[in-house]
Amino acid sequence: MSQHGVPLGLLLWRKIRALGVQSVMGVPGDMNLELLDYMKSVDGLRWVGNANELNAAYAADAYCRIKGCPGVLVTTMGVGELSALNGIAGAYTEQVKVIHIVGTTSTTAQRNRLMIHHSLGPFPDHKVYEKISQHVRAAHCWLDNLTTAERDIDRVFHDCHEKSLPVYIFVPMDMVNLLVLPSSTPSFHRAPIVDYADEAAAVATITSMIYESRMPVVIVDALVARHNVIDIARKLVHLLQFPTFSTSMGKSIIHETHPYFHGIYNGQVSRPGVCHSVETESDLVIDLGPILSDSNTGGFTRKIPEGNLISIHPRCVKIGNSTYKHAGLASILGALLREIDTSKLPRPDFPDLPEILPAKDAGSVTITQSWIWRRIGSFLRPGDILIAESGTAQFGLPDAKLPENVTYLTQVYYGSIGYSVPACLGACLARAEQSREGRVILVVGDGSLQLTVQEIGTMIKLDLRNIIIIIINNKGYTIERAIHGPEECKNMSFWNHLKMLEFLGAKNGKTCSRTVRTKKEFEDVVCLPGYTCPDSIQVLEICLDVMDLPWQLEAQIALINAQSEETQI
Ligand SMILES: Cc1ncc(C[n+]2csc(CCOP(=O)(O)OP(=O)(O)O)c2C)c(N)n1
Ligand SMILES: *[C@@H]1O[C@H](CO)[C@@H](O)[C@H](O)[C@H]1NC(C)=O
Ligand SMILES: *[C@@H]1O[C@H](CO)[C@@H](O)[C@H](O)[C@H]1NC(C)=O
Ligand SMILES: *[C@@H]1O[C@H](CO)[C@@H](O)[C@H](O)[C@H]1NC(C)=O
Ligand SMILES: *[C@@H]1O[C@H](CO)[C@@H](O)[C@H](O)[C@H]1NC(C)=O
Repeated sequence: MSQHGVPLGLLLWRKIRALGVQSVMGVPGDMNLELLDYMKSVDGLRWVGNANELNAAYAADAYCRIKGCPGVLVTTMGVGELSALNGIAGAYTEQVKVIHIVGTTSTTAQRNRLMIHHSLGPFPDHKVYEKISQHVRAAHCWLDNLTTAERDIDRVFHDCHEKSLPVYIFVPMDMVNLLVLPSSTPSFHRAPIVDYADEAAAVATITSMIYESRMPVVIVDALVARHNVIDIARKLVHLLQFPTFSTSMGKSIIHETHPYFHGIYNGQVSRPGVCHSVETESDLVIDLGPILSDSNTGGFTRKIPEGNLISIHPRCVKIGNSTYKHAGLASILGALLREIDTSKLPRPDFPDLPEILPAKDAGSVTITQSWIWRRIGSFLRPGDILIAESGTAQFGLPDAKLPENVTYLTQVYYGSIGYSVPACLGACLARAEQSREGRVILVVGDGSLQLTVQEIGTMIKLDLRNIIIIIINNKGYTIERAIHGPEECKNMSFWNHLKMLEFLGAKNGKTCSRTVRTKKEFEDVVCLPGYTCPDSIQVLEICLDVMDLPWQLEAQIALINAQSEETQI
């Protein structure tokens, strides 16, 4: 075959595999079937086959968050492509590497504007859907030219990696079998834009500010994970030994068991003492990889004096009111790690923060919001993955104190409900490929579950066994009732969660599904062998009071209400 080249479809899969990808999400369709056939010829690449394209996009997103390499999904032009769009937008918002491959009509049909199924109206422009995704991708290409195809693939992969954002590859169905001669050298190279002078100046300023500081603190945020610098950030934080905080989105990047870890900093929606120590007592705040969205900043209530703040972004550094352009997160952290002189580091005498006061309902026999999140934290073990859905779970789980090596996944900024269920699938596949032990624990509200529940069928189909699905059943959208009044969204949920696994095909679904209402019932379940070393998917429905809220959600709503009253005056 090499004499005459390699089919374009096969070349694409070989290159995908070379990125470290082993599972490919998506839904088949006549415009991508031949492309999918070529996947079988690449060792170590498997087709997942999701229930729908939205789920495929969420699963690819979470796959990337766990493995670090891009998540990949394949869809069909229009119908499948557009269903995936919401998931791709989430990946774009939260800076996740996803490669979306779309099988399209043939180049001839496109040229002649034929009314092929999935096209839009009479005399259709077949490339119209491509324009729709331009706001949610860093790059795209059409594989409609054999001369440039390989270079286009490499360019798009490069941008996906460099910018840590989604990209699109459109593959017309008549191109898939055509032969290309793969180049023996990399067909595309673009050096990252780095300004070494600015970078060196930033590092010099940062080190001297650190040496001169009295009470420095570090905040670790989500872009550290998205831009694949978790290891180096951990090393730096360990070297510095300064008091360290996570944001809700950056949770689990820094091990929470270290004595220098002091919890979540979320503006005024932090536990007592945190805000004061970061904003008032500290004279230097080093903020790594920030995402300053509302729910990651306590509804924009962070107030760090500008002169005290060093923000290290993926491609620039901001110190006070100056910006150092084209200085990257990875190289800045690396340079700091090399150049810090530990003998000059301040040893801040950081006060112990007060413990959270026992909640008013601490003595409750039934399970409450004030109890469940920390209890889930202590149920976890090193190596587990914890996935939180938007809703009360996402507000409450920051309270969970995670053991070392637990990875926490949640979509805070984009916040599309339903994300967590397919994310659980993607995370589970990625973790298996890393040959690492551990359970995958999904915490999802009964309302959010309704959006993407079918993907549990894919977990069953693939015989994944180390998954524990915790359903927070408070009879619908409690978070919306908290915002808009208790009469909102009533009577929306009459699902029988205990029959879910069975319906979706699990042979032992009946014996692996339980419901609990009291703390005692919860304790009796989580010590069962099915929970300590699961050998099949478990479902645990936890019934909570309809209007019970985590304190963080109450606090954020109170702040937002106060702000809107102020603006109305
Ligand atoms: C795709 C999408 N649709 C609607 C919303 C608005 N929304 C945010 S949270 C939520 C309700 C979540 O309810 P549930 O999963 O039951 O969690 P609870 O707050 O009850 O714990 C809704 C509808 C959203 N964020 N995303
Ligand atoms: C393919 O790309 C090459 C290089 O840019 C160009 O010269 C050629 O005309 C293109 N072929 C087609 C069919 O568009
Ligand atoms: C920038 O910060 C410095 C030092 O904090 C201050 O003296 C200066 O006035 C600031 N400049 C602007 C434009 O805000
Ligand atoms: C965490 O993971 C690291 C790297 O795999 C390992 O060396 C360490 O022992 C783990 N810690 C725990 C508590 O399992
Ligand atoms: C909600 O359900 C309850 C119990 O089934 C019923 O009594 C009530 O009338 C319903 N309310 C609405 C608004 O449908």
